Amino acid sequence: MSVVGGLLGELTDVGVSASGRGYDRQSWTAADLECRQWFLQCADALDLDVETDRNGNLWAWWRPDLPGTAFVMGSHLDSVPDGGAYDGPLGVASAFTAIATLRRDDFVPTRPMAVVAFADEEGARFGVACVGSRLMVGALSSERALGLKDSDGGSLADAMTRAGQPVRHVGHDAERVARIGEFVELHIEQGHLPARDGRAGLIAADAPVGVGAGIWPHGRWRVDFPGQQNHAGTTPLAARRDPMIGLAHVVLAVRRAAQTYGALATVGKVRVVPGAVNSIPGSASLWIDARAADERAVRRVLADVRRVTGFSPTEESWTADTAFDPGLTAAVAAHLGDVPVLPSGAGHDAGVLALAGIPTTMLLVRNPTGISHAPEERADDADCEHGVAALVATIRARVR
Ligand code: HGY
Ligand code: MN
Ligand code: MN
Repeated sequence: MSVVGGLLGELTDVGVSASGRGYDRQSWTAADLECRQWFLQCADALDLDVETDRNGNLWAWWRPDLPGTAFVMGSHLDSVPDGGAYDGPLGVASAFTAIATLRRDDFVPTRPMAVVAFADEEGARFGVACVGSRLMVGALSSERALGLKDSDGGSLADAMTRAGQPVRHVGHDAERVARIGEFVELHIEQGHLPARDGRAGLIAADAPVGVGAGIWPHGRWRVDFPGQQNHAGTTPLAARRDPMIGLAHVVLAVRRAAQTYGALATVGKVRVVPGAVNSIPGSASLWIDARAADERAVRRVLADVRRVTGFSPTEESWTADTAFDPGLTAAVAAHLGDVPVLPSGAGHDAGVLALAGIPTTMLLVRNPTGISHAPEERADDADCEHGVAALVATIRARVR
């Protein structure tokens, strides 16, 4: 059963971004809600029991009545602004397609199975990554989550409420976590990081599918720059308090520190108020994303930025160095014929569940260019089919 031509293809026109080439499906926006509707339709077509949990995560259950803990698969549906078509939805569409394939072949599960779409994985709108899964495992307080604001000053609580998602019970869902026996997230490969055998990603390994070893430590920080708003054409340079000078200094310090410590650090989002070409800004803010194979390198980048610029970034999101369950990872790789096992520089809900002690691993589908978080993100249809086949093989080996 084709996943790209089938279920994933059904999202082709949902939430197309302003560029017309990518997708803008930020959490709890109309586009995200359309994707959530698609999830319900996929589940309905497979006669799965659907539920939305207290944190807005979507679940589609196959034989929830069976004894034992569940085999759970899935990913997320929200995107970054102008993101690609595969990051998130490929994992959800592949999970539904795997169930459809198993159903067609008269497979009978021996324990509960579920497809999950975690809410707000990208954190593109409210700033914190993996909100739905972090709330579920208790790694993010409901107070902090509900108070998160988007760039218009709207809160996550308002956005969820407006979307019809009650927020009064948002928070740790220990009972649900206890029901998860293992979680396998299928995801498009992002970048070409070296596999354990040193080959850089699935292209170098000449493999359509790999297994995730873990996730690099990474975090997000914010820096605010105060200024004095004034006229661009009438204020002498000496009389200015221009926040853009400090902002520019931090941007350059971030790149220099990343080079120094072999980290990946990015300033991808800035906010300048009022943002008029002929006004000296009254204030400005920037956000830093920093990652590395080693947490010390990440911490050194931030320490250098503080030392060199005198500005102190405020940490908004942190993901510790994450190793997926070694036994599950090795077993899945073995089921698939010893495919490459490789780390991920990208964060995932799988990382949140792994850090919460849930046996977790990932299936990564080859990305020819490695490009992601951009309209150019793509995976070959044949490789997506290999991904579904790998998920089916994993289920057959793990749920019998
Ligand atoms: O930012 C990340 O690494 C992921 O795509 N959320
Ligand atoms: Mn992403
Ligand atoms: Mn993702």
